[in-house]
Amino acid sequence: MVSRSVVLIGGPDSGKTNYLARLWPSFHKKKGELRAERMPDDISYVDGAAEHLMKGKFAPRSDRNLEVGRVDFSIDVRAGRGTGDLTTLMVPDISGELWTRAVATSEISTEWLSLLETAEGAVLFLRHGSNQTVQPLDWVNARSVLDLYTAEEPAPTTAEDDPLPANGTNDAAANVESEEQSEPGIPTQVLLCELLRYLDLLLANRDNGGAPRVAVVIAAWDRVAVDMRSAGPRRYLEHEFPLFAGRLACESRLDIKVFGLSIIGGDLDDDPAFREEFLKTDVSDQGYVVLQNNDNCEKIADVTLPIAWAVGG
Ligand SMILES: Nc1nc2c(ncn2[C@@H]2O[C@H](COP(=O)(O)OP(=O)(O)OP(=O)(O)O)[C@@H](O)[C@H]2O)c(=O)[nH]1
Ligand SMILES: [Mg+2]
Repeated sequence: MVSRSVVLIGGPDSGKTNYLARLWPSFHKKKGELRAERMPDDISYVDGAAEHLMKGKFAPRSDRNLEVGRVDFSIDVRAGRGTGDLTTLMVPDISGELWTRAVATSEISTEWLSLLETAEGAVLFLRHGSNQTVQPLDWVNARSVLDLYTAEEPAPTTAEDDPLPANGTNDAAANVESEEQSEPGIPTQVLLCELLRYLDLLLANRDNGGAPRVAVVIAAWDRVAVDMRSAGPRRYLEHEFPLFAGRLACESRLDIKVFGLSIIGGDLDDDPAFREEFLKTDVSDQGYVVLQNNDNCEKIADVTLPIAWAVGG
């Protein structure tokens, strides 16, 4: 195995599988900054996911059964359009549930520990519009909503059973749903901060002695509202994930870059017109990343860039 590696991690439903699926056509056609050294022997997992995309559907979420759903995946790559050092891209947990569990219990297997300790960089996924995003309790709004109940009428039984919404949307049904869906109920921002803490603590310095690089990827960027899209990925994080944005801002060791990512440039689920157009084109020509350098946003038609940057030249 190659000695240099970067890891790709993220919580459940954060867009990891569909991203890997989208990388495939780029690798095959040798397009983009990042090139695959050679295709791995067992690619049935990624092939299956890529097939969904070719048919105009997003690949489904990975198996959520913790015992049998664990699939590690790795591929050797080079940045610099194939001229950089050989590096292994490791995806140690295809289903993001195990990262949630590791954070909830503060226990990481020794196998994962050594994986992180030998990696020189990481790609960390989160996704816009995921129904798996768990919001922390919004005390200010929760209090004023409860005050309304006590002033006008008795609170409904669901609110009595669970008087404080655990989700800042003030929607009791949504709270129950999100708590059921994400087993330990860790707010997504806390999960992200904890994952970053692990990366900070464990990642190795780069070969040249430089700080490890972490590409933070905001998936489904095409679904972000237009004005927020033009504000850029950093501003998006400050608005939607302020705790995590604050944590990124005060990180002193890691070299961090934030990317907006749209794997095919639009939405296959809710936009039939886009889907129709998409099916007429070559998937390897679709998709983009958005980079924010200070106040400028740059849109680049190369979805391999987050990994290429994390791998380095
Ligand atoms: N519009 C849009 N939706 C996306 C994009 N990437 C991912 N999605 C949506 O995100 C959902 C989840 O993506 P997955 O790739 O399954 O996420 P995952 O991180 O592998 O999830 P787990 O397997 O549960 O860990 C998909 O079903 C799509 O609906 C994108 O670029 N654009
Ligand atoms: Mg998956």
